[in-house]
Amino acid sequence: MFTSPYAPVEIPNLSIFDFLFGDLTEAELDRTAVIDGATGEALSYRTLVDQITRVAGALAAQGVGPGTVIGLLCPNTPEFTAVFHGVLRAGATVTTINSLYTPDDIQRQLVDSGATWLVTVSHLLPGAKAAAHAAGIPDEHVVVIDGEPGHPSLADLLQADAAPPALSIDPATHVAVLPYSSGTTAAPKGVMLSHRNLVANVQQARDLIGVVLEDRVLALLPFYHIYGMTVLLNLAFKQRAALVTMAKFDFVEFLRMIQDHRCSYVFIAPPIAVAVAKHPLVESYDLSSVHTILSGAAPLDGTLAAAVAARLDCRILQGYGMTEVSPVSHLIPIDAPHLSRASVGVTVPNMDCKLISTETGEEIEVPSAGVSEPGELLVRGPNVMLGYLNNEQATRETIDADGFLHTGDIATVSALGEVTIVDRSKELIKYKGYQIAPAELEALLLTHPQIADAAVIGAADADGQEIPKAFVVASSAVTAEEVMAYVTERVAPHKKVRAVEFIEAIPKSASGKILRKDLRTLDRAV
Ligand code: AYL
Repeated sequence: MFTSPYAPVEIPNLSIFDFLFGDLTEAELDRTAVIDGATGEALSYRTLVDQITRVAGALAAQGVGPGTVIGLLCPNTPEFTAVFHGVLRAGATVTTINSLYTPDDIQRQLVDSGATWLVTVSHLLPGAKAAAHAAGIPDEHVVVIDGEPGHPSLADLLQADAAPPALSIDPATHVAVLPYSSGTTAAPKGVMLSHRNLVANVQQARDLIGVVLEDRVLALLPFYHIYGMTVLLNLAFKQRAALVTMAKFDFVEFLRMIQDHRCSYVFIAPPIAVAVAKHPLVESYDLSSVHTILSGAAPLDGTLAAAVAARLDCRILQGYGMTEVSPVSHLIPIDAPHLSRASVGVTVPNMDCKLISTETGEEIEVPSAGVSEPGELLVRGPNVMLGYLNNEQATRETIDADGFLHTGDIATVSALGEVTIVDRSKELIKYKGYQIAPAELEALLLTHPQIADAAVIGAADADGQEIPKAFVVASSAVTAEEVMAYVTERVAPHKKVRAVEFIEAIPKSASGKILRKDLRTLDRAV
């Protein structure tokens, strides 16, 4: 077993609202909490807390409280932050939904999570409404933040001045959020994260990430995903920093917002690092305000990291984790320039880890010098999820009897506790840091009349970034373009198949399991 080189941190037994906002000082209340990057409109901590409280009061007056699940389908805006924390303050559970989801995806998540309310914005309403109706949610429970006839709006909720009732929940067991993740097995599942999980991960990561009060944090990574939710939204608020929200990613807008809002701390996923290192327009903007960039959610190449740091003359850090871990378990911390940029750094405080052999399940020794053998990374700590919603079997397959969560990632550890992710044993594909379950694309491909069999794996594009690639057995003539178009029409944009290779037969084990390793070898051979 190995643990964090840092001393344990205290994890207050509080709801996430009380933890983040309960001890705001007068001076902090006047500071800027959120800036809408597009309009420049700013909310102070005082206004934010007032809005959160009003949203909670209005919802509570309508019977929303512990036990209610509310879907939140909204891009990054200041309103997202007020609604998200308003729902939590009311004691209800938020299931955050990817804004790019198709109506079918939205419906599936609403039904699976048991959501009885949905909060969205007018430009997403057509798809959202279809999904809500199919999930049995009436229009009175579909809040449209910016207003739409026949629906309550955020302004309506903010008008209420009934104070929400005091929250009497157990932070350790009360489910705060239900983000969706496929984990180490096929389909997306609701990840039950408690108030304590969310509080813990902010406490574990805040000193290591080093966002401070004076920082302006660019929030381009979506709040619906655990990276945006914990590392941007909650952590920045705890530090009393200012968040600059970006609703839709566009590289030029990204550069402009850093320049115009003098952003100092920028959180990214690796594909953005590629653009920062290579894009000619970077020279045309004043990015001198940036002191630190943190990349997470997918592997960051060490050379690429160095190129970004050199071009922007800033620090570059890396974080690793999983939705199921709230999410941060490993970090290259702000004060550790000696750690290799190719590693994911060290274990955060209050966590235990071990590596186990993928063949025997035996624990792998941490060496007294040098680097260990590779093995599956297991993690344990106060930020590990309560379990998957309504799926005890998947929970048992993921968290063992000793409380260790099996990540499905293959890692090595050095004598100094530096962890490097070297491979992934689970099926999951990551495109731009977003999850794709190959089984979902495989099932879809099999519905194509000219496809006899199919398998999807993660392959590398020209920049070394992961993309979903389909191996297809055609039953009659079909082109790669037709296969890709078929998928594109039916899935959210991040799930598109981006490469196709035709093959005689999909390699499978005797029990019919796709041999993804063989496909990866085949892929590397072309
Ligand atoms: P999910 N290097 C390699 N693989 C990674 C990394 C990384 N730095 N980070 C995440 N992954 C992969 O649930 C890995 O396979 O959470 C892991 O099991 O969408 C999977 O992605 C989990 O995907 C931060 C910022 C952690 C973000 C995150 C991770 C959120 C991604 C710490 O500081």
